[in-house]
Amino acid sequence: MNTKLLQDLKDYDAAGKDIKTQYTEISELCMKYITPERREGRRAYYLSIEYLMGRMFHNNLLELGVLEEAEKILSEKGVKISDFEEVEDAALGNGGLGRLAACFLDSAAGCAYPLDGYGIRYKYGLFKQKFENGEQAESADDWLTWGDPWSVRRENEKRVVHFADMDVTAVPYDMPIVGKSVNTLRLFYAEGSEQAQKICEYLYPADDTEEGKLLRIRQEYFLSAAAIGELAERYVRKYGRSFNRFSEYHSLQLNDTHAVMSVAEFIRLLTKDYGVSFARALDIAKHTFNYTNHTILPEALECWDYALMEKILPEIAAVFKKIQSYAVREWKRKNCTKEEIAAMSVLQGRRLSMANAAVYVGEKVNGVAAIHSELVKRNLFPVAYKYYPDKFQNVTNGITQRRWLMLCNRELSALLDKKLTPAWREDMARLETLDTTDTAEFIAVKAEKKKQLAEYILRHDGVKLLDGAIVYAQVKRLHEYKRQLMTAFAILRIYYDLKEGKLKDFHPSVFLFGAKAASGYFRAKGIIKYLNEIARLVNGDEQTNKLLQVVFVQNYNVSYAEKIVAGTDVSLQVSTAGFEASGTGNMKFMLNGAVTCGTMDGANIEIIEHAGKENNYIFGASVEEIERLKDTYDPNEILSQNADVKRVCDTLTDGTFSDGGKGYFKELHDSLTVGAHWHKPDHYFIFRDLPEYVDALIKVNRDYGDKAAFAQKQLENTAHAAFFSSDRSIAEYAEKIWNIVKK
Ligand code: 26Q
Repeated sequence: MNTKLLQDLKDYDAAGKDIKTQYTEISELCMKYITPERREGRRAYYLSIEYLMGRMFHNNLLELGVLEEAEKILSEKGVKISDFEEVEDAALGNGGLGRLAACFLDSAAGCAYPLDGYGIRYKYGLFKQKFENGEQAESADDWLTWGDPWSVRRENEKRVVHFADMDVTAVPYDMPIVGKSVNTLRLFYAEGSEQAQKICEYLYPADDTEEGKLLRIRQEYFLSAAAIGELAERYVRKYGRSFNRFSEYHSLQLNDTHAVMSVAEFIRLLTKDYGVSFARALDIAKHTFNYTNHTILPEALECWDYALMEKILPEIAAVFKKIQSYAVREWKRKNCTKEEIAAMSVLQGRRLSMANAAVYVGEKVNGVAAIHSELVKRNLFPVAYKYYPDKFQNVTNGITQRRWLMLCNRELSALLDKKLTPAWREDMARLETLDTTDTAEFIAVKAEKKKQLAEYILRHDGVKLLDGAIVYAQVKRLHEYKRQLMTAFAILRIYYDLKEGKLKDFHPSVFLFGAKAASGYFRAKGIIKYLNEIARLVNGDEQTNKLLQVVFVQNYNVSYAEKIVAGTDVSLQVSTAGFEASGTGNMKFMLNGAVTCGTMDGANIEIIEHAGKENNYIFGASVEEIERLKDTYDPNEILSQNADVKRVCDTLTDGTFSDGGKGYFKELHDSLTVGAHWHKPDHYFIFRDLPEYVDALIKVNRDYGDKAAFAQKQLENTAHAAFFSSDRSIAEYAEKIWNIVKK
C-alpha cells in the first residue's frame, strides 16, 4: 500500500472544484507515484496500431493498491470516484485485437515482464454510436474532453518521419502501465502540416473492409518509422553502430501485419544510415521480429498495391522488393516449386502481401487459440509451414483478471476472497479449489450484478430490463461471421413459439446485444437495424413481453463491457466454426460466471476443455463439418424443407419489418439465398446451425429452472478460468517467443 499517496489524497483539497478539475488533480497526484522503470537488458516491444485501453483511473488505482482506501478517503471529501465513470474511454482500437494489446500490457506489468508498447495516439478513437430510428449513427469520439492526465508528452523525444511528399513530426506521449513493474505504452502523435496531422486524426474505421488506403499506409509507416527510429537510436547510443547485438536486446512483436513496415524500415535504416549490408540487416530482422496472426478471413489480410506504396514510400517499397528477391533465392536453395514460391511470395504480381512478409521475416509466427493456430498452418500458410515448421506456434489469448474481475466485479472478487483467501488474486490456479456446490452467495452476487447492469442500461439507454430474467448476451463487433443474424432468427423462432403457446414454462429472458458496425459495412448495419426492429416488435407485444425482451445497447465499449460481463448468465459465442480466431469476450464472461452457449470455434474449444461440456451449451457444425460442407451446402434446400427456418428468414422480405426503404433487409435476404459479391449464399452456414441453436437456447432456459444446479455450472466456469488469464498468455510469449524474464 502506498501510504504517501494516501496521505496526499487525505491532504487534497476538493472543495469548490468541479468534477473535471478533481479528476485531473487526483490523477496527477497518483502520477507522481508512478515512475516507469528503465531496466537494463533484453526487452520486448509490442507494435500495435490499436490499443483499446478503456478507462485508466480506477484501473490504475487498483494497480497502485489504493482503490478501496482512496475511495473512502475521497468520499469523505464528497468526491465520488464512481462519478469519474463519466470520463471517456481511451478507445484507440476497433475490437478484439486492440483489447488484447491492452490486456497484454496489463499482464506484462502485472507480472513484471519488461514489455513496452508502441502505437498511435489518435485524436479521435473508435466512433461513438447512437441509434436513430434503429439505425447506427456515428459521431467522432472526442476522447480527450476530460484531458489525459495519465499520459506525459515527451517534447524532447520527438522525431521526424519522412514520406516522399512530406515530413511529419512524431511526438511521443507515454502512458505508464502500472503493475509490479511500471512499463510504458508510447503513443506517437503526428504534428506538422495539415496533411501531416491527418495521420493521427482517426483510427482506421474498418476492422475488415477497405477504406482510405493511402492514409492507412501512412499510419502504418508513421508508427513503424517512429518506433524503429527510436529503438535504433537508443541502441546506437549504448552499443555503437554495429547492430550485431541488436536482436540480443530486442524482441519486437507485430500485432497482426499492421506494423510490418517496421521490418522494411529497420532494414532501410540499417543499410542506409549505418552501413550494414542488406543480407546482414535482413538476418538481424529475422532474429528480432515475430508476428501474431489474428484472422484468417481473406478480406482482412492486408495486401498493398506496390505502386501506391512506392508513391509515398519508394525506399520502403524497394526494401520489400529486395526481401522478395532474397527470399526467392532462399526458396530455390530449398528446392521449392514455382507454385510454392508463388504462395509464399511477398510480391504477388503488383501487390505486396504483408502477411507473407511477416511470415518470411518473423522468427516466430503464432495464432491466438489452438484451433486457429492449426488453421494458420494448414490453410493460411501451408507452404511456409512445410519449409519452416518450427516458426509456427500457438499462444492462446487471455484477459487480465484485474480489469475483468477485480475491477468490474468487486462483489464476486470479495466472495472469492472469502472462500479462497485473497491468494487467488496472485495465483489464479487457486480458483480450481472453489467449492462449486456452494452456490447461495454466488446467486446473490449474480443478482446484484444484474441489478447494477439493469440500472446502468436504464440510465444509458432508457430501457428497463425484465425483472429476474435470464440474461443472454452477445456483445462484440458486428460481423456476419459472428452471426448476430443467427441470434436474431433464433429469437424470432422463440417469439413465435411463445405466441403460439408452443413453448411452455419459459423463464423470462433478456437478449442483450452490443456491437458497432464498421462504417462502410452495409450488411452489418442492416443486421443492427433488423435487431432493433425485432426489439420493437417483441418488446411491444403484450402477449409475450413479460417473457421475452430484446435490448440492443448503444455505443458498446470497454466500459460497457465491464458492466455486461458481470451481469450476464449466458454468453453467446456463435461464430461459424473456423472463423473466430479466438475471441476474448468469451473468456471475460466465463471468468465472471456465465455459461457459454456457442459453437466449437476459437477459444470456445479450450473453454469447454477446461470448464467441461456439461457446464456449457455447445451446438453446431464443427470446423471439419464446415470444411466438408463447403462444396455441397445448399441453404435453399434447408429453406424448402424446414418451415420454421423459412418463416423467420422470410421476415426479412415479407413485410413483417421495414428498413425504411434502405434495402438493408433485401440485401441480407439475398446474402442468404442468392449470394452476393464473392460469397456463396449463406456463406456463414446460419441455416445449418440455427435449429440446433434454438434448441440450445431453450435447453438453457429449462436448466435455469434449477437455480442451484445452474449456478453450479456457472461457478464451474469461474473455477476453471485461470488458463484464460493473460498472465498465462504473457508468460508463454515470454518463454516461447520473446525470451525475456520477470524482474
Ligand atoms: C485489414 C485490412 C486493411 C486494414 C486493416 C485491416 C484490419 C484491421 C483490424 C484487419 C483486422 C483487424 C482486427 C482484427 C481483430 O480484431 N481480430 C480479432 O483478434 C482477437 C484477438 O486475437 C481475436 O480474439 C478475435 O477472434 C479476432 O477476430
